[in-house]
Amino acid sequence: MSDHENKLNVTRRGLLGATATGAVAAAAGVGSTLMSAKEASAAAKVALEPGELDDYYGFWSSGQTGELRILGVPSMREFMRVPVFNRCSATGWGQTNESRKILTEGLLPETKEFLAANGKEMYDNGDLHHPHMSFTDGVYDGRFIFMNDKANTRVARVRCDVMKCDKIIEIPNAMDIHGMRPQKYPRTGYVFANGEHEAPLVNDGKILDEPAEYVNIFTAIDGDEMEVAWQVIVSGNLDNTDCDYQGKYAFSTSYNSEMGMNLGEMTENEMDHVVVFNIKAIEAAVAAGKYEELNGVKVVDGRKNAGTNLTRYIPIPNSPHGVNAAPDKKHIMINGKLSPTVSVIDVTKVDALFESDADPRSAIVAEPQLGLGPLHTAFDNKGNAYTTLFLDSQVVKWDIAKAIESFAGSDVDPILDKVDVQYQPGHNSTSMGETADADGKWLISMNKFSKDRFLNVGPLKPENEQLIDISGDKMKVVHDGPTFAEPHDSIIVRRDIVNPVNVWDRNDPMWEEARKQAEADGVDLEDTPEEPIRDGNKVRVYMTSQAPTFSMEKFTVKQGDEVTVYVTNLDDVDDVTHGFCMANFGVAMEVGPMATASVTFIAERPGVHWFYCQWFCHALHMEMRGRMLVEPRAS
Ligand code: K7E
Ligand code: CUA
Repeated sequence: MSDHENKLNVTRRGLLGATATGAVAAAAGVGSTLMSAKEASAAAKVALEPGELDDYYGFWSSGQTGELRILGVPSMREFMRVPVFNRCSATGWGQTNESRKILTEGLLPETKEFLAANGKEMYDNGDLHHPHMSFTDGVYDGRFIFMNDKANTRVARVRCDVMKCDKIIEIPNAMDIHGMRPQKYPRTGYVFANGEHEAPLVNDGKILDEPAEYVNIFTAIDGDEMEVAWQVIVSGNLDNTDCDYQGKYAFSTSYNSEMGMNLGEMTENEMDHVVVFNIKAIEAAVAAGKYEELNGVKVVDGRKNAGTNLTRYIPIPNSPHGVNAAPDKKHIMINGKLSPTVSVIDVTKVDALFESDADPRSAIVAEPQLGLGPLHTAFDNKGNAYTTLFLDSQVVKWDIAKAIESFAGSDVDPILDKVDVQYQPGHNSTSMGETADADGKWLISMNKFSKDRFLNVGPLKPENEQLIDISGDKMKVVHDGPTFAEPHDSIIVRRDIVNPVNVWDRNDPMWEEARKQAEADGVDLEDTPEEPIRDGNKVRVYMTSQAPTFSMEKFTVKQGDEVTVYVTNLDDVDDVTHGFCMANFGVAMEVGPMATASVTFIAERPGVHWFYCQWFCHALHMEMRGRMLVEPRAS
């Protein structure tokens, strides 16, 4: 069946039609104050009493906000924001010496030069789409969460023991990292990352408006070391990615197989493709020296005409987007976007594409027509898939086995249920659904538009993330959750897997540099001197904090000194975080229980300046302050 026929076969429900959708919902009794017993029980599961804990951690991206967010599921309460690619006023992320190191050490030399030319040390923005946890044996292991930055071609890692970012690397050669997934088996292992945008491989200006010379790059990062392991040059661009449960293949969609430079050119072909990466073959090619070294990275050629066995290209209808591996460990869903279909790849049929010259489409075992604008698919533990339909503003539940039977010619309808969501869903995720331990309890539909669902806050509206109970036969929307710009993706992790500490370990690597400097200065971070240490015009102020005082009531420096303040929080107490804010110096940071944090500034303002604790820690928190006396420069 041609793609054209597919489109005609699908009924188009009100495209971007809030009014139409609302009318349909009202007719169906949704939003009515009369609740069935089943609805009431679903709602009761969501409404936790004060003090009750959620069953799942939700890890949320934040798109152009650049941070990672932690929510509770099913309550949808937001617990925490973890700054990553952004700057943060509360925690001093981007300002403390510890965070500056993380934000700058992984930048390429030419990026550092470029930023310096713009008077900057680091990027201020990021576009974080895809947060995914590390795996062991196909299940989340609670070590790390990895995430991409589409805006500035980076990949970051958050430590789950303290919920802080500890590594950010810029990916050389590639342009604008979009799809990103950790290896599922045997462990992470690799983090796979797609460069989405086309550019010359050596992008130094020698080649400009010659699109025929542009390429795209697939990157495998060593998730333990946070270093690029290898890269593959591909044909077409790269959008989303996922990998199998065998540790053999990764799959990336390409919506611009045309290598077009504008919308018309990018959407020209009826068929695009998914690139299959043969991980073992790539590793063997790298080991055999069959690579080109570029910017310190081993790059192999996996283009269609390269004549290598590193990749295969499976034709997929019109501009595919999301890639999702099913918990049955066998099927990979390729979401059609402009095609109303999801193409199902059977991983056991992929070997033949590499070993013989089998037709690449022979790995496709189903291609159900689901509705308009399929973007992403999630899974339960009963063989069902849940696909977001962006244009239809729906989530469709379908039976994977029936879709396969139907593709083989039998007359079964794989579609089990459709539910309206408000409105235009992008990603969705189910509880544990991207692991072998999918449990079929909850589905989040991450909707790009909220329109009329909340009190109007002006032209810029929140998104709407809806919680859907999928434990029964029919999906039931049970909760609306507004969020600020612009979460794309989320994962829902059983709470027993995530076990953060309450108090920092004094030996944590986070303040390794502070420890070394203190040692060089003959200072104990936990038992600090009464006076600053002077070293030319560099002054190091070591102090401790213990509610409600800083160990130093005042210190004196000279105008123009470069002052570094180290604060070590000696409160070995759950939830007693202090802060250090130097008023009128633009200086502020969080100092967690038993942590050390430091910040450096030039004391260019003479006079009396108060520093204060900026984290409400004690009944006498307001009194937790001290003076910096800055002696004016002799004129
Ligand atoms: Cu569909 Cu960036 Cu994951 Cu957004 S991508 S929706
Ligand atoms: Cu210490 Cu507020």
